[in-house]
Amino acid sequence: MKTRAAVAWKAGQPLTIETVDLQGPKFGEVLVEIKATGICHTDYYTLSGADPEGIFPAILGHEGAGIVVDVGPGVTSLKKGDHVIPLYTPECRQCKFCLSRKTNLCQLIRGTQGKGLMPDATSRFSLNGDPIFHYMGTSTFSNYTVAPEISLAKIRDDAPFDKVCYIGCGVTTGIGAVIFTAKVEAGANAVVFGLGGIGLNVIQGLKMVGADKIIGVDLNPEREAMARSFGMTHFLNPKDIEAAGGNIVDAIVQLTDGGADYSFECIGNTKVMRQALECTHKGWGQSIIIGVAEAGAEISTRPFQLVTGREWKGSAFGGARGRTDVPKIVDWYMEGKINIDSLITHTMPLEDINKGFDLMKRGESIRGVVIY
Ligand code: NAD
Ligand code: AHE
Ligand code: ZN
Repeated sequence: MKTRAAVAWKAGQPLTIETVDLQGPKFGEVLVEIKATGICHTDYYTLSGADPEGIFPAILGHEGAGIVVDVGPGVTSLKKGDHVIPLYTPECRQCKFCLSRKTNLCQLIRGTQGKGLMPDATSRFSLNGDPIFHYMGTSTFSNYTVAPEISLAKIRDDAPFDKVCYIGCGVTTGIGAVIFTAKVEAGANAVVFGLGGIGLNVIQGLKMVGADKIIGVDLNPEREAMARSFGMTHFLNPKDIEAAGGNIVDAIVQLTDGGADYSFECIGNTKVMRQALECTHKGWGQSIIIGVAEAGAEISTRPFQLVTGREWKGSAFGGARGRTDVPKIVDWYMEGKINIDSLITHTMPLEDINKGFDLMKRGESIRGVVIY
């Protein structure tokens, strides 16, 4: 079939809207009509050329929601008409990683997914006979996409696609990092570095679990009002602190009587990652890295920081097991337990997707959502 899609031809170049060819689903695969997709900073990261796994030409996008149109042979858990959210972290429930119960990082198809291919090592997308690569197993910047069955979470039929698409990455990543990765307890003090599409969801998760001080850190003063409405109790702008001759780590240590119990880095900046570790409390502080840093970047700290009880952790997709946890998070939204609507600051047709990237780069949007 033919489908409209935004194609990334080259690193650093705007996407172009094309009518591309899409082959039907093969064994274990599903054809999905994408109804809406968010634009995440990670799409920009890959488009910028900083992602070592970035391959071109590709159809980016990993924060979508849609309807099953057709299923390939061997598919048993989904049928035509089911509403789904594509998962860049699949859940096969069979591999060593899934069976360990210690991680959400299913590895069954990670190799081919990272090469922009379906599990049989071929692409379903092409233009004029030349293949176009998939992205993160999802390629939601295409009106129709093919994804493996294990990369799709079935969700309830009454959930609005233009809102719950955000659960495909940002919402789950932020809330999940709090409840699944850090397992923050009520009364804890926490710091969130970066109050964008991910950080604001971390704040929302901290409020849900009953954290005490919820300190937000951002260079953009415009982020304060929204973060306060989601439960942030204190806002720190590193620029103001430095202008007054201070530093962000000391400011947090003072504010939290010795350091935060938990910190979350939601930017992808290795200098900030160090600050996020070092502002946590001696003996038990945990710092969770969520931000994705560019190829070749490394983190550093004095080992003494770890010797004295601080822990550095990472979190991908919030530690969520997609097929199990995503439908529950959709329920939370439908029951009014979490707020998604206020974070979707802009919507646009596919034709305007580059404007969505520009808004994000300029710090003007929290989430831009493309509605097909
Ligand atoms: P975003 O652009 O919406 O937000 C980033 C925020 O950080 C902005 O508010 C910006 O003003 C702020 N910021 C930038 N530099 C700063 C600094 N030095 N100090 C303080 N604040 C600073 O991005 P997003 O969509 O929220 O994504 C954040 C990061 O999380 C990205 O690196 C993205 O790739 C990553 N991410 C990771 C996962 C995961 O599973 N680990 C999932 C989604 C996104
Ligand atoms: N391709 C990058 C890795 C990027 C990365 O860390 N991705 C996160 C999700 S970001 C979503 O917005 C992730 O899930 N990582 C685990 C994994 O298996 O990719 C690189 O640096 O190579
Ligand atoms: Zn993302």
